[in-house]
Amino acid sequence: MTSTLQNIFQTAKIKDLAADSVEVTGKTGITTDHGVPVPDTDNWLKVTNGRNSGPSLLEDQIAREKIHRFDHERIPERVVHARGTAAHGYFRVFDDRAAKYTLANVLTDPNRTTPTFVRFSTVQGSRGSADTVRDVRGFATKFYTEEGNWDLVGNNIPVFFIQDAIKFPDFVHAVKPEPQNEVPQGQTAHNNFWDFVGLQPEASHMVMWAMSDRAIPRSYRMMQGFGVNTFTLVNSEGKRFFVKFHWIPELGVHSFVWDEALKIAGQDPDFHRKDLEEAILNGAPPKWTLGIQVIPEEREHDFEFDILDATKIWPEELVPVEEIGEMVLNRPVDEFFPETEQVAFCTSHVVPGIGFSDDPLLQGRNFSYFDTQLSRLGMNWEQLPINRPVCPVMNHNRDGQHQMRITKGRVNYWPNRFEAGPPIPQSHGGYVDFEQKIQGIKARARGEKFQEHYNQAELFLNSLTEYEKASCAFPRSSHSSKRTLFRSQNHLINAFSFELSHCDDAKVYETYTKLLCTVNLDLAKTVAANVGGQINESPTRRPHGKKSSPLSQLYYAPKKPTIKSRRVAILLADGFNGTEVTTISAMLKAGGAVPFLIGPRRGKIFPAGKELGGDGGVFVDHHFEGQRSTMFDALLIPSGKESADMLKANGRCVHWVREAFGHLKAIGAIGEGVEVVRRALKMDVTQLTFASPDDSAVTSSYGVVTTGSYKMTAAAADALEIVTG
Ligand code: HDD
Repeated sequence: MTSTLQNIFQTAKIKDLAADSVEVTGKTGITTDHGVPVPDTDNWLKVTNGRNSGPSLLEDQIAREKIHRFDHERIPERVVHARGTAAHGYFRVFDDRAAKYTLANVLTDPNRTTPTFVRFSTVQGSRGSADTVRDVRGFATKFYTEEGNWDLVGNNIPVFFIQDAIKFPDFVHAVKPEPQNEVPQGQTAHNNFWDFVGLQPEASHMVMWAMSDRAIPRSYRMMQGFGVNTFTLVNSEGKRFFVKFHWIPELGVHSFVWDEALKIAGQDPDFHRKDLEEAILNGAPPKWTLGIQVIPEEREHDFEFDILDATKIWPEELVPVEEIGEMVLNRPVDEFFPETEQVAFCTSHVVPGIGFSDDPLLQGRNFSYFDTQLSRLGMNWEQLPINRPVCPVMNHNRDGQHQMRITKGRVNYWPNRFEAGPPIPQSHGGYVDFEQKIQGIKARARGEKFQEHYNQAELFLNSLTEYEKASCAFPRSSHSSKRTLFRSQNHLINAFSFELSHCDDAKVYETYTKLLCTVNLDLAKTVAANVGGQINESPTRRPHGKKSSPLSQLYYAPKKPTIKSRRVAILLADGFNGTEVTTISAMLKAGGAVPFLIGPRRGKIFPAGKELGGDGGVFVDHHFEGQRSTMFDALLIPSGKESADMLKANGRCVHWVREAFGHLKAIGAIGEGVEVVRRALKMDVTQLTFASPDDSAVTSSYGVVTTGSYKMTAAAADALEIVTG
């Protein structure tokens, strides 16, 4: 374990897991599973005459055990959300402000630290699929509270594709690889998905989100989380409220552009997995604020949408988000399988003070999750270390496969003559079942307001900013006068066009482009023209033209801009400016960023003034061919004539600069390094620049910062001091 992890705050759950953790060291010899020391793991017991190896013997219990264990290593992968990664952390509320809504201590007691375990995931692909595909991301949180586990099983998109859980198997069959050939992997770009959503208009709102930048997040650390369904809270006076849960990332909400996401899927399919671990180990543990939207019971019917419909958001202008606490993820898992793979969530797992609503999607989920854990992990899955609560568990449930607990005593039922294991009344912390009055007719139907499917799809579209709509070759700054240099395209249109163009059945893309007319005629026209679809000539619904700014991810730009955890590539070759690179690397580290030196070879590279092959070189992290610009957030080219000349002449480096520029990465260049950028972009960089107030450096609206020479400022000196100690 690294020293960073040894020093971090240990939650009750981490201490609980310690009982089941073993460390493998040089002193720990191998034994069989029944504990007998193993003398040889490389040779199966054989009949041999010394010259030939003869037949292997079935009696070799050591070899047999090794093979048996291996043969059964796999368990069924999750039927959805199979690909994921996880981390431990903790949650604290700011104060008791939520006590007016709930008696749940986890949401109201500021003196508590509740351990959490979060698993992030993609939905469509199998366990081995790539991280950066276009997909919804799962954001499932287990709170190990003192009153039992609470699982908040959410996504990074606040709505869902369907309204009623009975449609889930159809939806998942349609979205998953097609049955005849198991294609495609990690994508919704195929006939069956678009066929289904085209015939299922309730999906139209969620499809807009899935085609937006939200579905290609830069990092799990830079996305929102939503409980999606409507839950309820009950306070100590027995009053009930409807609630939606929100996670808001400290670092803001950021996405890739599609070209980056596609390339990274090949260059590093584990990008998001590594990103989470790297940030935690580098001392930048991700943090989210927990927000709640609350509607008192008596206001349930005050809205034009049904507040129990999971295909609808509650616009924040109508129901503001109240921030009540924060979660930090500060520890990667020690072993993937027992923690990340075996963790199991159930929406039905809530604690006193939190309850369900009649949201028909949630009601079905409450059945489904426990059920799926039975086939994935077996009846006693809640005894697995990662799943067991940190509070005492006692009841009269018994037996089942892999029962690990030995419960002493003579009774396993209630009531019993010993009065052993009694129910706990609500007055002593027992779960509070809210006494809800119900009246109605038993029918296979949904409420009236569940029939409207397009208003919020339009609301989402209207709320996107130009940036989100603009293509990757579009400038970042809104005040650029050079905007016409670039072709403006639309992210959303590009996404629809990519996906529908992968459908080869005309019926599918024609149905979908017709459906889009009801969301927005202009959008439909452009997509139809791109993919060969069809449109209805006049809008089939009168547009409302409304916007809601929190639907744009720019709304969640970090309160304080930060370079924390950002990956910065410094491209250099022999003859680079050594002081400059050392100082800037130190400054980046002091700001929490992660600098990487990329050079023409993996070994030592020598700064100007140092003898090649001598003592003065620096080790670079990667060779030019080993990484691509897509893996980094920013690029720096230091000064040094010899180094710059080499970079200019190297096709891979030129491509690096061009690609980083195309993806709107921040690019810095100093002295002779400026010439590398100029050559790569085939432009005079002054065309791309704005002078800074003191003329010491020039910064462009395109993210290019150039300066003639590097100055050792007081800030730089401080940073160097911090990092070099
Ligand atoms: Fe689900 C897994 C999120 C609707 C049935 N779901 C799963 C996971 C997440 C979600 C994040 C992965 C949990 C993990 O990391 O282990 N699911 C959602 C959200 C939904 C939703 C936000 C809509 C509001 N899900 C949904 C419905 C059903 C399911 C309507 C069934 C009726 N979901 C499952 C499942 C999974 C699952 C089949 C697969 C693995 C698992 O549960 O543990 O039971």
